[in-house]
Amino acid sequence: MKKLLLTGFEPFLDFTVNPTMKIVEELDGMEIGGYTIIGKIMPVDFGSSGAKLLSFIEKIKPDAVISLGLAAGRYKMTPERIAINFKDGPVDNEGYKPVDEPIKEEGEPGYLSTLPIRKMVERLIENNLPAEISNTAGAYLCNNVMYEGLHYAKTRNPGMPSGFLHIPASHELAIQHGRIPSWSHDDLVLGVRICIEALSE
Ligand code: PCA
Repeated sequence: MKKLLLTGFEPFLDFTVNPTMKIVEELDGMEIGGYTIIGKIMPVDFGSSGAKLLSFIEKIKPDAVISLGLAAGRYKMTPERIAINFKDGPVDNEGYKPVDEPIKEEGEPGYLSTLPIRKMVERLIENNLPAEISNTAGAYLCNNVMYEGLHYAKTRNPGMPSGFLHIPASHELAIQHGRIPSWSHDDLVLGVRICIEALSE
C-alpha cells in the first residue's frame, strides 16, 4: 500500500481552532484511494515548519504529500497552483513576522504544484462541493510549507507528487470567529477525501 503524508496546521492568529488539524487527526491511519494516510500537525512557525516537514518526509518516505491549510474567508476548496520563494505576512505563533524574505536563497522563484489540481477541482464540483484552483497560497506558513515540500521533491525526489489544498473554515470556527463563511466538518472531510482519491486516478 502506498503512503500519503497528509499535514494540517495548529491554530494561529485569532483562529482558535484549525479545521485542518481535526481533519488530519480523523483521517490518520485510514486507507483512501489506495493510500494509507499518515497524518501530521505542523506548527505555525517560520523557524521550524520547513525542517519539520522535511523530517516527516525523510522518516515516513511517503509516495505523495498533501498539505492542508485554513484559508479563512474563502468559500471554496482551493488546490493551490504555485508556491513562491517568499516569507511575508502576519506574525507567526512564535512572534516572528518576516518581511520579503526568501524561503531558500538557492531556490527557484516558484514551484508549481505536482498534484492533479485540475482533476481535484473537477471531482469536487462533480460531488457538488464548490472548488476552484487558487493562483496564490499567500506568503505565510501555508506557502512556506508548500514551497519546502516542492523544493525537496524537485531536488531530492522528483517522483513524489506534492502540493497544497486550502480549505474554508468549519462551522465551529466560523461561529467562534464571527465574520467568515464556513462548511460543515463532514463536507470538509469529504472534500479532502475526494482530492486524495483524485490523486490515485
Ligand atoms: N493557514 C495559514 C497558516 C496555517 C493555516 O492553516 C496560511 O494560509 O498560511
